[in-house]
Amino acid sequence: MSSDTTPKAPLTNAALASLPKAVIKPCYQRQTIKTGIVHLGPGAFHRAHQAAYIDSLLATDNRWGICGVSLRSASLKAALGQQDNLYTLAIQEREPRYRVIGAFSELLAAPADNAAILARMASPDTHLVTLTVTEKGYCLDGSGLDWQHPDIQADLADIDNPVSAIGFLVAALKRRFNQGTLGLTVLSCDNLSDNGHKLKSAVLAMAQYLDPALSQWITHHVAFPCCMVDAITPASDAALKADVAATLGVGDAWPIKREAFCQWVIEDNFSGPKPALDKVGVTFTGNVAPYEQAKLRLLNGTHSALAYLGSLLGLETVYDAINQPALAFFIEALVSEEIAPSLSVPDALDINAYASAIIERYRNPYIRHLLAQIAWDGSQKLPFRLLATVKDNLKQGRSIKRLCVAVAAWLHFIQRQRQCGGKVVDPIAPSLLACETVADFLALTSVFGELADNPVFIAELHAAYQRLAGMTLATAKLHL
Ligand code: CS2
Repeated sequence: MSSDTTPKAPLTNAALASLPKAVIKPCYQRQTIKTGIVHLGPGAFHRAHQAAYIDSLLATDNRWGICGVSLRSASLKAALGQQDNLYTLAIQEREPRYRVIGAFSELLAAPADNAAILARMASPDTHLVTLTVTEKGYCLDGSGLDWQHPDIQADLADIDNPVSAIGFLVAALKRRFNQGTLGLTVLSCDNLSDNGHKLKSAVLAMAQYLDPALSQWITHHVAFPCCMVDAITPASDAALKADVAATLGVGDAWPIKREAFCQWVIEDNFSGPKPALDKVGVTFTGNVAPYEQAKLRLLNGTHSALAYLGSLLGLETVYDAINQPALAFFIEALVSEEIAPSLSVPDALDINAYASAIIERYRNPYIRHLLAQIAWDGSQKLPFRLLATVKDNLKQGRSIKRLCVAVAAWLHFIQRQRQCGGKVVDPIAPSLLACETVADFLALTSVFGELADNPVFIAELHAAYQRLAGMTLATAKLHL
């Protein structure tokens, strides 16, 4: 890494020609790109994953430029605005690779750009709206749209000036309905099981409340495919910025990093033109559910388990955690004894190989993925990642012991944060921090639902909670 701190000229279209040869650059005329996709939530994951696939697609089809829409902050628009919306993707492996992504044809930010955002979403050239707004961005409660959510209430009162992602979709679809613009695909790219169906129900619920005719129209003209996304993408940091500046010789205000592995499986259910993403490594399939279930439970489930157990042990990264023999042993047993048996595996997927490959990805020494980042939003993540598996195992009479250890680690993590005045990043943080006992946690119905009444789960969770008390690195093997 360079110690040269001289400010560099920014990464721009004009600078592309003079970048080092090894840097991969857009191999298409950026000026000729049309905007065919609106993406809500252009955070690190989107920029490392979907935008990279689209960047490859643009080489042969210029209809699919992305209009990135930040719903909560104008900082991305400001940062990339200085650099023609270009940014660097650093692939962190033994031989790092650097790629400049040119897929953003436009960046907008709510609320200042609301009129332009809705116009873009309603444009006949826009065929695909995609989302990475995280679990909480869907404003769901256990049974569907959370009508009490302040953003949803604001949208119901004034849908033409929306706040939530669901509100933006309904407002844009209302315009398409009124102007007779047909065919749109709305693709959720977040780690929710059944993401397309959940998004569709939330959109239809709001539309139905506002105008049943709109909801009818959406049912017939808009597709909401499910999809599975996967690429480990740690948050950007100062070291990455310095590394990119030293390698490219230009300044990038917001580079992104990820591992080399990248996967996207999309349900083949589009309305209107469909980008030929299968030409650039995406899998289209009739049924995403088994892929999504395997990924959510095996990768995200073990990620969350490592995040809470590793944090309790004072570890910092996924790499540090998986290199502790006690944790590695625990994760392998969790996978083989309790998660893998719960999966309905697609024929094409060798589950043992898939699970081992995930653990190998955690062992990548070139990626610093902070456990604290994964620990965010546990109340939103655990129901999909661990508790759904608990429910299935209970139904089938399988063990839930290790799953309960992972859940109990979350409870200890919250309590430790409370005791040391640490931060809990979670939309229900105040309720979490108010919990003093396992029973208090179980009363959080948006997290535990009917599991709170299951005697086997209650007993196992209490036992796991007690077992984890006082665990240290030296004693971890005994506690786990
Ligand atoms: C992680 C995911 O932060 C988290 O909660 O589990 O972001 C994970 O890295 C991705 O889903 C991998 O595809």
